Amino acid sequence: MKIPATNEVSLPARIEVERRMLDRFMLRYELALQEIGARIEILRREFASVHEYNPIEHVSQRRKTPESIIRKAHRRGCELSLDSIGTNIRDIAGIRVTCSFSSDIYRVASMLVQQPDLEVTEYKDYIESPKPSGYRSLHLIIIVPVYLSDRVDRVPVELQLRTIAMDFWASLEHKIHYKYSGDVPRKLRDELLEAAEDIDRLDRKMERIHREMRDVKILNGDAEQDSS
Ligand code: 0O2
Repeated sequence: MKIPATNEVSLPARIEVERRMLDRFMLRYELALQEIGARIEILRREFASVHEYNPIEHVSQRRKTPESIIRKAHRRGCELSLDSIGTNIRDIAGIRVTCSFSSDIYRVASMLVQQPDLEVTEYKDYIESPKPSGYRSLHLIIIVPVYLSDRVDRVPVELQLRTIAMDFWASLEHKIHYKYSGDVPRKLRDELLEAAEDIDRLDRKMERIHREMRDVKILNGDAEQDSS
């Protein structure tokens, strides 16, 4: 859409045009979230029905606010145009899937990655290699096709997958980070790192118990229902 030159239209009319352009820009991310959300829901329901087991505990999604997009664009030194933002900021749309066990994270990710019309452009495994803060999650940037009236728009969505325990840690750490405007005291940072390691141990223990239960089920002849 062409923006009329400043001398051709009044300021309110120009603001209105820009507002519509922003709405249209943001709409593609909302539609991409709807699309990927529907695919995750299909996987969740089908998996639960076939395997009598639900690997997905919770799904949430968010679009970055225009303020947060502008902050990130500034941080990245990215030009403040919709084209440049669309190219350089890949996590305007984000969907978070919380799973019961670490193995479920990789299972859900692989079920999505195998869908032929989804393209994975980034794969960051912060479970294998946690961030220095202790943060653990699997992050994927997935290009989602959005079928519009006259074209297919290919929209990036950041998919974050984590366990309930990782999510518990990340939400507390996020609050603390926000409260201290990023300048978290050393003692608290050390405690958070320690808690992240405790959580990792807990996740591994829960995974082991889960496997033992599965083995007991197989011994009891329930293997047909539960291949988890
Ligand atoms: P929000 O509110 O979740 O949207 P950058 O986004 O520039 O920091 P990059 O490389 O684009 O870096 O993305 P990265 O680091 O792979 O993932 C960024 C997102 O992961 C963050 O989004 C958080 O959601 C989450 N994340 C990453 N590191 C941490 C961490 O140490 N603690 C917590 N609690 N979350 C983390 P946003 O946009 O920062 O926030």
